[in-house]
Amino acid sequence: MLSEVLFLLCCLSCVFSKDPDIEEEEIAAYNFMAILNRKTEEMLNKYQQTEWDYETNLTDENLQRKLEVGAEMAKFQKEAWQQVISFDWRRFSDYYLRRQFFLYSVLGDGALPPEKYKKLKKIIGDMENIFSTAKICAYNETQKCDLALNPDITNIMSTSRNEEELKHVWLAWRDAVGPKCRALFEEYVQLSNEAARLNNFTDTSEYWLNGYEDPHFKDKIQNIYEQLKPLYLQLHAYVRFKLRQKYGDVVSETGPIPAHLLGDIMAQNWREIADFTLPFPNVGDNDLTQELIDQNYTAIQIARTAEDFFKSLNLTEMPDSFWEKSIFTKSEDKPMVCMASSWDFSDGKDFRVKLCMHITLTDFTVTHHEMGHIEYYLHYKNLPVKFRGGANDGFHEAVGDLISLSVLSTKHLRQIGLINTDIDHRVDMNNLYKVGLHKIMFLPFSYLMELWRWDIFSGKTKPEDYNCKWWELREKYQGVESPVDRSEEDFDPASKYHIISSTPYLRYFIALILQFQFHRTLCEKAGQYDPISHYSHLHNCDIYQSREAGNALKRMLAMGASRPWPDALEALTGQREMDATAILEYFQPLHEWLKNENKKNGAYVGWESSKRVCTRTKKELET
Ligand code: X8Z
Ligand code: ZN
Repeated sequence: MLSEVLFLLCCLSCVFSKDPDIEEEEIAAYNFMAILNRKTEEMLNKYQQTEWDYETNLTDENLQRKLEVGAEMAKFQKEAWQQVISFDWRRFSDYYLRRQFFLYSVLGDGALPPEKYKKLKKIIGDMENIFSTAKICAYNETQKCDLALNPDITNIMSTSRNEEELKHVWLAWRDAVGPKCRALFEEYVQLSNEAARLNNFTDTSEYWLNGYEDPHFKDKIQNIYEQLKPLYLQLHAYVRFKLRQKYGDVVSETGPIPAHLLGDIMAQNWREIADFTLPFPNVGDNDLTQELIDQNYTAIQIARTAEDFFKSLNLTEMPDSFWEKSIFTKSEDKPMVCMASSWDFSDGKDFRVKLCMHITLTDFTVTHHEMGHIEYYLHYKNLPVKFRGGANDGFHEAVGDLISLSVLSTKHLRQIGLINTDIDHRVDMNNLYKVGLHKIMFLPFSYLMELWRWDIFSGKTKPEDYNCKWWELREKYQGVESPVDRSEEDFDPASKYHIISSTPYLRYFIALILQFQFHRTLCEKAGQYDPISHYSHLHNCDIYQSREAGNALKRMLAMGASRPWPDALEALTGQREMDATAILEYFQPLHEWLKNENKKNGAYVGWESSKRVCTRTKKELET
């Protein structure tokens, strides 16, 4: 609907342009844009097919094909860009036409000379291959050396409570990926910066931030981070206290927490250690993964459950081809990229997810996350191609997570039979604590991922300091430390997919804040939240079946990237700024509980410096 309106506006205002000097050019530009958009869709579709082929079957042949088509696409984009900037588009009267020109006017990596472009893409492809095919040996079983990140390593990190085993797996994964990626990564930084400079940015970090259309964006992010820090510190203190009870002196009373004990290979989501750290142990049915298994959920059923939620909000059902072409579980015979992703093939028809799903609560949540991306694609599929994106990339990441906030409320879990106990405030608190382990603990991680890269791209952090800088930030922001000393012969950031695949990460921080803002608005529309009395608390709200809430969300999704993101935020929430008050309000009961509990336990809040060292060479560690 919005797309038709946009086209019409575009058309009419071109024809009735007010400025006679520009009128003729604007009409020509309108026709030019229509043709360019069609060709762009075709080119993107062709390229995305080759990307899909490579990521679902990591062969040299598929990489070659992807690089070839990528080069063809870059050539096409460069030629189009040259034509785009030859128009005096800033003077056009039609807002949407101007905005399309504006979005086309930044060329991106295609600005590199063809050989360098290919090299950049090859380096990233090679790192993805190293990451996705890396295998490690099992603890104390030197013969069993076929453990992959998904599912083996992920499983061990979340379920093993053997400190030595966790340490072994944590280290082996980093040894398997880091050193092999280091030189490639250094070259990637050079080439990526070169591309950014050809686009008139100072470096890649400035290029990445450009999408937010706000020169003060970094400061605003820092400000939000500061507002949430007190809550993070309380949760961190509580967890460390519990970990000491479990693992003893491996965890110090006042230092950073060893990163291998937090249930996740990156220590970015601590939900998996909920079982032995719960505020109220043995109250309620807490193992939701076990519930899913006991109830014989399959991967497809999980996806259907997610779809059902979206449909209940009057959002769009998944097209048949989605079910036919998506990959839900890991292929047995082909090496593939297992990192979950969603795909828009730019033809208005073909939308897919690629998942290596296992029957766990994490993958249940990831499936909702990915389907949120598909909903966005479906709602803006008829807009001009440059408007087919989130209002900013954080909006795109927030949609599925927003749905999970309702899905994982005790109210909804009871409704779908994953919680079977009676209503009890302790069950609620346990549940809120688990959401906190997921969401609040992710906050500094998502921030430092980009703090690290910003300084690398700007040259502030030199290659000889890459790894030690990483650990400096991990300690400063997350209060975690490596379980062993590190050196610059290691390259631990490469153990994270988004680093080696060149995927910006600030989007997840933004999404974390936005999803609670969206949630608060939609809960109000669903009649489950009264902003004056705060009577029904945000964490108990479930927007399931609320068409009111769904229709409001639909309107925002259908705007795509057609306007700067504050307009989209305002359309939904009435606010034009990102704002931490919703997430703080959501967790307020947990925050209060933690402050009391930490006081009662005498738990130290904050952390002193780590005793771990990070040196240039491994040899220095021995001396
Ligand atoms: O990469 C993802 C999604 C795909 S866009 C599964 N996420 C980040 C991660 O796993 O590191 C979602 C949360 C953060
Ligand atoms: Zn995502």
